Amino acid sequence: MPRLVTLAAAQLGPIQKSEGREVAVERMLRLMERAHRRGAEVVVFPELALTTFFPRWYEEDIAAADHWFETAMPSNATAPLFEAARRYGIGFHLGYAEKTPEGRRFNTAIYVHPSGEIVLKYRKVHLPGHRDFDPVRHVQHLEKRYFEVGDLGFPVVRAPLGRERANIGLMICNDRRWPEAWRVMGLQQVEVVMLGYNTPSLNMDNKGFEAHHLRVEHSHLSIRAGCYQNACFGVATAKAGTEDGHELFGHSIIVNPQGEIMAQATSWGDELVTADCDLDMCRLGRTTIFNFAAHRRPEAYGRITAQVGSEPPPEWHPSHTSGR
Ligand code: CDT
Repeated sequence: MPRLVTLAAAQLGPIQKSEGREVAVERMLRLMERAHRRGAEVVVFPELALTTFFPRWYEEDIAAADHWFETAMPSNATAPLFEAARRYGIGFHLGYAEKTPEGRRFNTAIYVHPSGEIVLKYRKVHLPGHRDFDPVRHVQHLEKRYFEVGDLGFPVVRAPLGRERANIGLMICNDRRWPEAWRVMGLQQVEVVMLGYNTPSLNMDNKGFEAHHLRVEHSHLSIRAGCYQNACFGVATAKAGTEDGHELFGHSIIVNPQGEIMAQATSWGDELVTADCDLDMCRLGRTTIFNFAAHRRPEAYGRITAQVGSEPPPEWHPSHTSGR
């Protein structure tokens, strides 16, 4: 008997700086209704789904950015999403900026059960960008200014997913480029990774040439490799289109444990793509080529956790000179 779940990536088009949460939530409700009509059981929304990608805007005083953050979940503005989950019997993933009662700020994602209960929370670990205003950059990327590094690790939980139970894990945007994030979840037998992203179409670092067409390729490459090497499904949902004059590349995908793209968004606006996923597909990789218990060699991987930056290797020199 296949363990079938219909998963949906609910891509959002741009959200402008001037638009309030109600605008985004209204659009998300329409996507949830569409998901329900199409028989989807889980909907994955993007990273920081309620607002524009505000880390592109510099604030001297960090507290001046607090209006982008949620201090409660659900909040008044997001409660309709939780109600829609109950109404349609759909679980959903949401990315948002979190400010805790202690005043800590995180880039956060949650998975919500159709009952409206939060099943799993994750706080982004790999924060890209920089902390201070960078005059060299065309556009700022201030995640290191506005967020602390996530303090929850990469948790995986076994919970209801559609009519099945599944091992569910969350990561956020830049995390998808780091094999360590995938492997920590693979080691917890993750079956479905949900992730949202906001990725500019252009490299704003201004430190060298990067061909535009490779930007999407690198995103897909990372997600496909992560799914294949850890024998899991991935639902990767983008914010897309031109937000406050800055283009985000979209191309949301659903990937199977063979690393194949099952569904892909093709527009730069609000778009729902779905895939019927047999969770038992995770078994093949997990019991053969990526049977971790049989084949992993942690004694050879010490550097992975002992070291942060790379180090140059030792120099090799010939032991005998030719006399020339
Ligand atoms: N939001 C986020 O993490 N974005 C980064 C942009 C980096 S530019 C290559 C990402 O990894 O997509």
